[in-house]
Amino acid sequence: MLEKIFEEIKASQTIIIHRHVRPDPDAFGSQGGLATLIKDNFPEKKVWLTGEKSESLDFLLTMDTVADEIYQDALVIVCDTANRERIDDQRFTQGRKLIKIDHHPVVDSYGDLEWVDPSSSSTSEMIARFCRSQPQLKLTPQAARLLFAGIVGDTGRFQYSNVTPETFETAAELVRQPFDRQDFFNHLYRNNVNVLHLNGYVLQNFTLTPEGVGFIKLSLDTIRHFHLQSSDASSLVNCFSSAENLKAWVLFSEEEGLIRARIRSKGPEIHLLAANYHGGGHPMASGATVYNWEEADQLIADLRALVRHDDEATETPGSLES
Ligand SMILES: [Mn+2]
Repeated sequence: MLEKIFEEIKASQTIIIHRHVRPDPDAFGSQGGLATLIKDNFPEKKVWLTGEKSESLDFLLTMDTVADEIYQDALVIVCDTANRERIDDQRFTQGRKLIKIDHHPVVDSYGDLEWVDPSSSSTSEMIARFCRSQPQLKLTPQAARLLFAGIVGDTGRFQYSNVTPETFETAAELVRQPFDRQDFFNHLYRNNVNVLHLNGYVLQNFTLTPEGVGFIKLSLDTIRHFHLQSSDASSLVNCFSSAENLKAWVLFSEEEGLIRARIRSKGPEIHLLAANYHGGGHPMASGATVYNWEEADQLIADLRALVRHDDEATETPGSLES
């Protein structure tokens, strides 16, 4: 599959790279890392980046404005996006050929060629592996910086369970390239003062249930009180993850007409629960949407039941593992 993808890239003069909406460092890292690799190794090719911009991540990458005509003969590559609805810029079907590169569990097969590896920490790690697999592709400092950003973002600085020995090996290979790592970390983890104040509010007000489910409900009023928007609250989902006895947790942030739920776990897999609430994602990190606070309470109840069930399963003597 890596060879096939490389053949397609070599055969294409125009390449447009997409990723998911509400971009995170891995979305930008894989999109921009792949684009930079192609541009640096094949300067004659035209490589375009499309999607909304992100103020907090524009130190990594800025987007292009891609005219409709450019799609006509283009190879389109979508990075880090499990399903069509989540692809930023719905013109992704208008190219000559479509490639999907992703590390989320498969929910939707939309590419002519697909390379999906849920065992990878990040799509950025996959792009770095792709680079390594093709001797013709030379890694460059700017590509390394972007791919490193994606790995750091999706692994929470190498602490989540998705990290493998290969993740560290890949990171080591990336940091051998001369880019300013200190400057990169300073940018990635700088915080807006209003967000820090909301962080304090979340820490003071989250609830922890007896079975180890944590939750916080941020109404639109609360978010506005801190002069923020709902999307600003998303970065706070892990702020109480170190709480003693916490097994799974959810941060609700209300928007106009809906409430986003960001769900995380240290034990039971939560992506199927998320799928019951118009969402999905990874076994330990998913997103969902509910439409009122009663539905939010139902999600919490389901999460509590899931954690209780998981506890019983692991404590039963004579279970398959023992
Ligand atoms: Mn990712």
